[in-house]
Amino acid sequence: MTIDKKFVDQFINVTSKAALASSYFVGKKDKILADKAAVDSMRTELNKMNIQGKIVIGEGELDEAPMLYIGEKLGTSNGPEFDIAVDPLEGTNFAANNLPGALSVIAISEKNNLFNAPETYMEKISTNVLDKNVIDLDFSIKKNISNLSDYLNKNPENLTACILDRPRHKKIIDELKLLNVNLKLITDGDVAGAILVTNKKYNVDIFLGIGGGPEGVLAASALDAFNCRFQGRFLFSTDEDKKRASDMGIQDLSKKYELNEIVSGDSIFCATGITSGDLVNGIIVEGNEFISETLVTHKSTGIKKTIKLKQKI
Ligand code: VTB
Repeated sequence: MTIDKKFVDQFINVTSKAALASSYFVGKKDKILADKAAVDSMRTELNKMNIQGKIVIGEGELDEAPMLYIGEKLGTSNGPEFDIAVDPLEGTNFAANNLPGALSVIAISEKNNLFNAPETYMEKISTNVLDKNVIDLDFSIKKNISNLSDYLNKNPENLTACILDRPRHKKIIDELKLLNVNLKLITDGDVAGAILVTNKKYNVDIFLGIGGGPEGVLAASALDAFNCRFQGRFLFSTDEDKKRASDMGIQDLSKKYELNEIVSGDSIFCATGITSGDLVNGIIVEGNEFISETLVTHKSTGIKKTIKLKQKI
């Protein structure tokens, strides 16, 4: 079974509308309002679709989030059963402060094919190299870089690594500097960060480091369509995190997940720009019309492109 291509445009519409809704709050220094606008819009648009959707990654558990909570059923109930992962506003700081890179993101798979990721951190790696012997979360930074350098036939000083700029990454960053690898330090937004390995134009050879687990699943679905490598390992720090994970059915808490264990079968991924960033441009409002740019992938049809749309508001 595959996901009918007709849904591609419908999901582009969902993230475009959510991006527009959030765009009115760009630069207003209010992360919560910017997020809420995207959440409300995304939920309204998903509910109009002829699907039986279930949120597997959303705004949190039912007790924390009234909308787009994990387990929420969306759609008119007429149509195929989908797992849906959403990040209506990825990069709340970017939107609140009018900085580049705020996105509205969704990933869809057929039922039971998208990993139900807990709200914890995840150690991640992505590259454009599929060979599993080259890069691994368990290899040292030195080994990963030397393997990648050999494989791509590029000296480390011609390699670029993308990583969230956080104190927790000091050791990795120091090692990368010692190895003469160029750094692309991002202040937020590691869904986009992980996807930058998909195309030479972004000039990123490897993405690594610790970010949100849900963001890892979203990035993996796009990376799958681009035939890129992704590995992730959840990090559970508190007992509560560990209990929640085992309640969710995760037995081995230190398991390293390969991409196809996170997303399998057919999938659609859409990321629409709210503010302009590396991947896509942000929303432009012109009178009663708006222009949106969406990076869209559909695994089974091989669609992977940026769609620019001009629509009535
Ligand atoms: C991560 C990352 C996200 O927020 O969740 C980050 O995956 C929060 O990390 O892309 P810290 O706890 O270190 O601040 C984002 O950057 C944006 O939602």
